[in-house]
Amino acid sequence: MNLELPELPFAKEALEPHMSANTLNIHHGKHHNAYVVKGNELLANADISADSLEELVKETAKAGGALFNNVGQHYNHSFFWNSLSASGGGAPTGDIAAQIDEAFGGYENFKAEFVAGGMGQFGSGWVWLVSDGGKLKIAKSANAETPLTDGATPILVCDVWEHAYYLDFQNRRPDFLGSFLDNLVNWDFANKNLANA
Ligand code: MN3
Repeated sequence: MNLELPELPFAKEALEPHMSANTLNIHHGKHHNAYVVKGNELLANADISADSLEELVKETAKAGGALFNNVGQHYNHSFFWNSLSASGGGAPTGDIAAQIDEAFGGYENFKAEFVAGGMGQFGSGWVWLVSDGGKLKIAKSANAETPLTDGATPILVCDVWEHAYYLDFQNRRPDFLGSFLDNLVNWDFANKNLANA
């Protein structure tokens, strides 16, 4: 199985001013692309077969190391691009809205927990909304790790590596996380993942 850099599901300028084309050029074109190139180099010499990217993530996680780091980062970034939308942000709609109310006691509580999760991830990593045992939860992961390998179903993710926000927000990670929820989060993608959870 070969990794392939996906096209962004929006124009590079479409998320401005919340996420700049410059950030996307570097984040997608350089960082994500580097994980794809390195991952394919390592996969060429690995004896691993998988029918889907999700299965490949789980298989490479067993051995860990550079192969998992590159495959995991490819999965996480691909999921992140789909978690963004030019017409996104704000309170959720559809089934996810009811489940967020049930799990967190309202959208404002969810928002506070999601931002706190992203702030609580020391160093590089990710903050997720996952479905685990039929219930929505906030999860965080370090480096290339993903809740997929813990048996949870990812619903949404925000990248909290500094390369995700430094050009637009410098050191202000909480502002980036707030802006992700207020302006960019793709609830249609969340509802689609929830339906398959
Ligand atoms: Mn990143």
